[in-house]
Amino acid sequence: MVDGFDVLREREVESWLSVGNGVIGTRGSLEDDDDASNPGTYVAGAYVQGSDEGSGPELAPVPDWIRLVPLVSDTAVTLLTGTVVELHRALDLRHGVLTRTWCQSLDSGLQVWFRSARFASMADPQILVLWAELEADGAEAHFVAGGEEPVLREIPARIGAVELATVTRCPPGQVVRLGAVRRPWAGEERSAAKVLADADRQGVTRLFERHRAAWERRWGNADVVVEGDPEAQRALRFAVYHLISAGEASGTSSIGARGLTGPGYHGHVFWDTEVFALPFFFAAHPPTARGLLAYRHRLLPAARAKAAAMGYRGALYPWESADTGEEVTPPFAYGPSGERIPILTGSQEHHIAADVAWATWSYWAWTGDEDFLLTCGAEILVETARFWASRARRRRDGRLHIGKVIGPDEYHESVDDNAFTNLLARWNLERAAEIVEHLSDSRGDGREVLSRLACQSGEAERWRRVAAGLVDGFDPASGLYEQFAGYFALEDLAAAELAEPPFAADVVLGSRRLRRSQIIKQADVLMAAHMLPEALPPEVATANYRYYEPRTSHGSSLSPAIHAAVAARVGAADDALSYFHMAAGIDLGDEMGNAAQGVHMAALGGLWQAAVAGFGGARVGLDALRVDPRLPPSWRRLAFPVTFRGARVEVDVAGNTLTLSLDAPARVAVGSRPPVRLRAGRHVARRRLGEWSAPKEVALR
Ligand code: IFM
Repeated sequence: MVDGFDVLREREVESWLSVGNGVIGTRGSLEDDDDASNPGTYVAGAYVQGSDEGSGPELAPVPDWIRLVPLVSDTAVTLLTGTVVELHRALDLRHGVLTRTWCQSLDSGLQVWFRSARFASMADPQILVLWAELEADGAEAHFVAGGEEPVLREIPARIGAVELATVTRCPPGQVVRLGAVRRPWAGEERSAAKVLADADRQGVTRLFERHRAAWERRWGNADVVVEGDPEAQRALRFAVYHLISAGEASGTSSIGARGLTGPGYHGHVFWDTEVFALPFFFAAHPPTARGLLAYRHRLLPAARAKAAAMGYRGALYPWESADTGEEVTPPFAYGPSGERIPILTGSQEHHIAADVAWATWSYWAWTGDEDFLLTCGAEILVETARFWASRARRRRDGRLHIGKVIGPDEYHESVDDNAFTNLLARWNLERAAEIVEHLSDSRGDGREVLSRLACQSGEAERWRRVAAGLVDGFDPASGLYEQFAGYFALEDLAAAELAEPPFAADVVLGSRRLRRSQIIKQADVLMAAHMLPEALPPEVATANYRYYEPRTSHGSSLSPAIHAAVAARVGAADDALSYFHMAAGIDLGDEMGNAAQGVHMAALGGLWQAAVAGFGGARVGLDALRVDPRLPPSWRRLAFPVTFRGARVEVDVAGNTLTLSLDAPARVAVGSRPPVRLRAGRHVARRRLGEWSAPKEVALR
């Protein structure tokens, strides 16, 4: 609920209050105009060429379909005419509806009441609905809101025009506006006019009922319950709401860094989607996860072209991606004195190839979706492995190295052997080798895939040799990974002595000194600890957490949630909770000062992961779902559902009791115990002296 109107915060409020369904999103701006506002509606996958020098594609501006002018006795009423008596906006997270109640007292003494509600249908993602009513005691009140005839528009986008059809009906004192969008490239066959006519026939009540039921189904497999920390509860529901609102399953678009809630990063897609947001969809809505990975599969030709243009084999995904899969990272940005600063992430942040592979493999592990593996997944894993095999070069020390990259810590550019990149590359090569072996062991289909991918005999073996030969900067004596070659020799500074994290260290320290220091922007080695827990066992994760955490400024919104998850795993409970709250504040407290540009999808996905994988300890391997909860002492209870290989598993931790409720059998490992096959039903494990007992089936009451 947002009360009142604060000019200085309005734009971030509009980001929070966005409604969306993965296909279309509309910011929570007021329907009547206001200068403090930055309204926006965005359609997934619809990019136009930006007009600024050096700019690439950006999400197309869609006509502002929510605009209404309330008139009382033919005079427009705004927040500035008279006095605001009451103004509330409430976002119903459970049903994806934004409502507004506004009472304005005019100078004439008249009181005007305005109420509105809007949603982007979750049941039929091509449909938009806005309803409003206006009342004024003893005076004529109506809206200027357009006519009864449908208005059809074509919004040009680079890969085809989006159709937008709207119609406005004006029963006395009210207005009902329906919108329909169509993206021909996404296989949306019926014209926007037909979709609109169908919506009009259904009427608002029926549209709302279907929308509401669709949202309830989505929450049924996604809600995370926290008892003992109302702020964390609110932040998690906010995160789940925006994650559900952002993803679509058509395979033609992906989630931009700010979803469909604002213009930040022009709607470009980063690793934010695969590494931060996708784990939520693996567990809560596998069809959306599959669609988001199908987007990467569809864009493999462009990823191959990028690798080839740089002299490598296989596929290198663009650091920033839009509609065609070409690299769309801007080549430069303007500095404070108007100077051009080159942006090197597009040519050097190569870990994106392994990030996409990681998400592809993880989806397969969560779902067991063999059809996806055969049609898309194997190709992504093989082509990214081929990239790494050609990217690694042997040096005089006889080892293989990956030179001149940017790791997740973007403060240090053109570094050699970034530990995160090399660990992920190794992991990518090994998993691809396993997949090739898995497919050659399988019958007909798997072998056909290998022949389509022109997998040579011995190729998988070669990947394993490259993986084994790659340096990773690990020092067995200290248990530390050096973030990149030469990092430990840089000036050693503690982040907290420079400013209170989170802060932009390039601003505080200046980029020259920053480059020569050990201050880092975001989880880097710790990112590997989070993504590859088996590669960095607890004692190694602990040593690296102790080293890198004090050197991190959290200048990226991606950092705090990962620190929360890693801190939970290494038993740093206080840190875990305070990082969780720092992550929660990125949008709701505007910690980074840029929530006006849209909510931070990666931070929201990271928050879900911190709760589910960090505190809940729920992770998936090929052998089982693993659950090893570590709740912060103030959390009395944490409960969440995950969908694992077709079974819905409700994980419920309260104190020293863990209850697992399954609707179908599944292999589950609790704590450090080996996996067991649990039958459908309820199973309880108890923790004694830090160890979980084997889960015991209990009768349903
Ligand atoms: O992908 C991130 C990156 O890791 C840090 N800078 C912002 C990008 C988009 O969120």
